[in-house]
Amino acid sequence: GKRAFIAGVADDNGYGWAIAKSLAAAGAEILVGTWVPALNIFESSLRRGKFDESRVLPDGSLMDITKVYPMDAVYDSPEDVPEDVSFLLHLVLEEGKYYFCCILIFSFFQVKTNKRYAGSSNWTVQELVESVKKDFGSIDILVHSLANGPEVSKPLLETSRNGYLAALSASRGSSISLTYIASERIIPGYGGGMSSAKAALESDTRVMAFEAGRKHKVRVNTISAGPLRSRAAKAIGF
Ligand code: ZID
Repeated sequence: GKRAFIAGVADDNGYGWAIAKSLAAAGAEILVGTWVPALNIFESSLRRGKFDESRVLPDGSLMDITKVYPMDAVYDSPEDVPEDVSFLLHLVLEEGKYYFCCILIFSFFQVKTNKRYAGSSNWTVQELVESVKKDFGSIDILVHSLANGPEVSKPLLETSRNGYLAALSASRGSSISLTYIASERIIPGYGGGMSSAKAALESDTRVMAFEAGRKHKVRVNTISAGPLRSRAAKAIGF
């Protein structure tokens, strides 16, 4: 059978979950990547059987998720995180020795107590790739079903640089991903740079299909999704 990694599953309402089910029904082994801040609640809900009803496959069996990996798609490697620490280092250089001790203690405290990320490790993209390689050797199918547009409800005209870059950083991808027609047509309400992120995703899909196709015989596609009332879509208010 094939082994599939689906990035962007944190509940049973989104495209990632539905795609995982279809692949499981077709006989694939399922691995998922879950955004670190959502990991605990997803894993405990899974354990407590909260998703059992929606795990039922057409043959009556339950979809089995072999492993849930914590991930954050906006960080490539540990050097990229956490940014507040490099900001604090900058303060050290600016303000001199006096603050050095306080800042060291403070930054240690802050990293240790960042509740959303504490308790998980190896969740940057590069580390995740290494973990999957170590656990399973290889995968056959990669699904990118994640997006994060913090300012999606704001028109592009009013979107901040940070909001725009955040949307682009988390919402591009490869292999099989999900896009939206707002990349080429004006859809009022799809703001915050998400229309730009989807245009970049479609362009990257074409280039990646050419490059990865020639180099590794990997097919790269994106599917323009219809409306689904997922957690992400609720933020848009469609
Ligand atoms: P979802 O909330 O189930 O999935 C998004 C996932 O991304 C969540 O699990 C998040 O935890 C995760 N995530 C966010 N940031 C990060 C990060 N930094 N690292 C790792 N994970 C992260 O929502 P979904 O199923 O709607 O989204 C899946 C994909 O489908 C996304 O690429 C969407 O942009 C795309 N999509 C969804 C819809 C829709 O209706 N749900 C549409 C088009 C594309 C759409 O908006 N008419 C009106 C609207 C639409 C289509 C037609």
